[in-house]
Amino acid sequence: MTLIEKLESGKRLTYEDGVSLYNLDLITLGKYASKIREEKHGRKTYYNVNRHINPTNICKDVCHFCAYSASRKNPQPYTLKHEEIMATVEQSVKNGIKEVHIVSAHNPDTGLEWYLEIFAKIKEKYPQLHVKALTAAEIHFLSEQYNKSHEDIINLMIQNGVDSMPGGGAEVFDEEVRKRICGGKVTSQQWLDIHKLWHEKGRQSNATMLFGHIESRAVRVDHMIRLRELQDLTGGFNAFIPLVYQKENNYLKVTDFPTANEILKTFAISRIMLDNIPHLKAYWVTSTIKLALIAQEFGANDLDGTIEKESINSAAGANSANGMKQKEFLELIESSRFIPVQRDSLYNEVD
Ligand code: V47
Repeated sequence: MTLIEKLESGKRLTYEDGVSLYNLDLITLGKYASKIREEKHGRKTYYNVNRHINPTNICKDVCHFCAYSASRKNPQPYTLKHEEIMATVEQSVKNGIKEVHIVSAHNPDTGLEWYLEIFAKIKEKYPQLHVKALTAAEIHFLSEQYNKSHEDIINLMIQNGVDSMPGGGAEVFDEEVRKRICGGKVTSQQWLDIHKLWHEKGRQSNATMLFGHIESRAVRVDHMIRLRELQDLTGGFNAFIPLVYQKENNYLKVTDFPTANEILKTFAISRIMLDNIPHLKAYWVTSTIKLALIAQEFGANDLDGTIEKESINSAAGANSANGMKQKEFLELIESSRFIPVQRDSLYNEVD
């Protein structure tokens, strides 16, 4: 069977097929990715009204792509007090958020309680608010720092009111590239095992892939295949989020930004390869909003959220520090001839 015959029949593609997809032209890839998107979601594009909070930028790990960590090019270390975080959440709840997304650097000085008790405080005051928090990288850091198993940390997250896990910290799974961009933090297998454990508790999470730096196309496809294999076992991933690498203020020394063609091909190939992950998110922060809107024609059915404040990617050059207004989201999605649908964190539609 040729690659096109496999695409026509909807047959699951192998790793080799996935790498060969990059040799097809963008419009052909868009046709097949759009077909899958239409079957799964029609013309609907999801977004949510959320707030990102990054409580500390002090990090014991060294990731070469990161411009956010205070121990490197960002000279302003901070650690928020719980009262400060609660004041932010209170204001954002007044603004109508449905989700708070809390991710930190790996700060060895705060104590485990500082990381966990804030979730319980938020849940107690706002039981209806969805708490998406702690990447697998943070879970691994906390388990090592406080001599606990991954499962111990996961149980503590659940006890303290975390509802779902974000997809950060995955970067790329290929061990050689990983060693060069973020050696020393959670390994690929540990990242996958932590999400597996979380799914086995009946919980859901997302998965990211950081691309457009020193990795090859084959490395991206390998990343997708490892996620697809885990998803076959657990079914716990809601969304796949290809994050476009931002090149400012870090130590990776990549001068080229991936072309729009390469970014859109990667979205389309993700949609085709990850047949078992329901949603493909074009995170407007790293793709730019213009390309995220075009990505709707290449398989993406979710643009993430309003965010309000963004620190990690804007530190590396993304134009996202102040988030996006809901009205703007609606108008942009509508004007690109898709149907905007507000969702909650687990993809239930919100009136
Ligand atoms: O894990 C860091 C990435 C991630 C850079 O789960 C960079 O719904 C690009 O994971 N260029 C954090 N990316 C963001 C994240 C996320 C965002 C939105 C939604 C969800 C979700 C997850 O940002 C990090 C890292 O992979 N990152 N530095 C950079 N220079």
